[in-house]
Amino acid sequence: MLKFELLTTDPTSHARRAAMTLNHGVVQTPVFMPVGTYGTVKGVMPQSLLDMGAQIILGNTFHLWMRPGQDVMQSFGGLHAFEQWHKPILTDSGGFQVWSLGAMRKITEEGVHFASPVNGDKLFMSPEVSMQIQTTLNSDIVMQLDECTPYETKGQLTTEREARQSMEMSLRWARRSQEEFARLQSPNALFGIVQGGMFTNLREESLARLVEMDFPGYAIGGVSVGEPKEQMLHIMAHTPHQLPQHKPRYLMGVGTPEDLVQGVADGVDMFDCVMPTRNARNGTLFTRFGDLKIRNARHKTDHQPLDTTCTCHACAGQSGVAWDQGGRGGFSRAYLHHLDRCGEMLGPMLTTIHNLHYYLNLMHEVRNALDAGQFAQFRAQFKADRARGV
Ligand code: PRF
Ligand code: ZN
Repeated sequence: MLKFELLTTDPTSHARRAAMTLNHGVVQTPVFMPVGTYGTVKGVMPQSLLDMGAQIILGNTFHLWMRPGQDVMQSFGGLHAFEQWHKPILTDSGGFQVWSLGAMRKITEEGVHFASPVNGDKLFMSPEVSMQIQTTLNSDIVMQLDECTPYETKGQLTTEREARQSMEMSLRWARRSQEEFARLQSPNALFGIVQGGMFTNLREESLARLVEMDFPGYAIGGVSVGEPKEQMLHIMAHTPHQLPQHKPRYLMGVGTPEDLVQGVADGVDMFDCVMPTRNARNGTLFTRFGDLKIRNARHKTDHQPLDTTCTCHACAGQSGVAWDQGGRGGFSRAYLHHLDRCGEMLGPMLTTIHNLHYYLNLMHEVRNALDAGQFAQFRAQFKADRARGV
């Protein structure tokens, strides 16, 4: 089940505020969804995700199929009980992950043949198999199996002809996903995925034919696949607002804080990205006043928290009072720099909490601005703050 209730639309852009009801709860949009590929948001306990205001998290069909596999997942009745996250879950279909295997796979009309990266077993993922696995996972939002059209292959740009063939196969896989999903009598919601590469005419065709199939929600795939930034922004400006007004729109695998705010302005409701979690583990931290590299020697003696306005556990400690509000309970940049140098586990745990909190809070601020009719002002302030520098 999925209910999507539009609350407000912004007169200065395509942005909207909505409440999306799923089997495991209500999600306020625009929303950022932390990535939990293997049934865990790396290094973060579910309780911390709740404390940070996470409303829905991702899982990956492909990885969870490899390990722990269908039998274990079936015995738990799905991913919620297994990973102890009782709010909504969205699972990606495996299309993108199988595609990322590169030389180890062969894509045919029927599906994708590949060797297991875990033990070398020969495996086959089809739209039907993906629906069966996602039904066992019992994810609230299920993604169709698609083919993510590459931007280039071995230095050669994908031609329009190739992008069309790929987009049309994704449409046939959309239909097969939908039929199998219906046959399985899933109580959840299946999203179709718009493809078409960098060609806006193909994007329009993909979108129109998916809309005819009447999915409860739609995603935009095939962006952030190595194309120049202008190309991604071009697709973002072109596609989301053409999707049905009364259904959720999900931009897959995007992006930076600036991309999220632009995506909201372009009419996107849902985002996921590994950037906050992965960058945290590499020591790249997001703050209101720009990005910061904790490995930089200049942080060695700095008593300030990562972000003086942040109320996360890393920046504000137990009190939850930000440094610029007089709170002195958090962890310093000097300490986080030290943890990183020593390879201590607490380092990536705290930086992941901070980065995720930053993304979740950014979307919270976006929702508040939309509710208050202040989105244009919010965007201007966001840009000015981020340009200030840490
Ligand atoms: N398709 C699927 N998952 C995805 C993508 C896609 O195109 C992308 C592209 N950015 C990220 N994740 N199924
Ligand atoms: Zn913080």
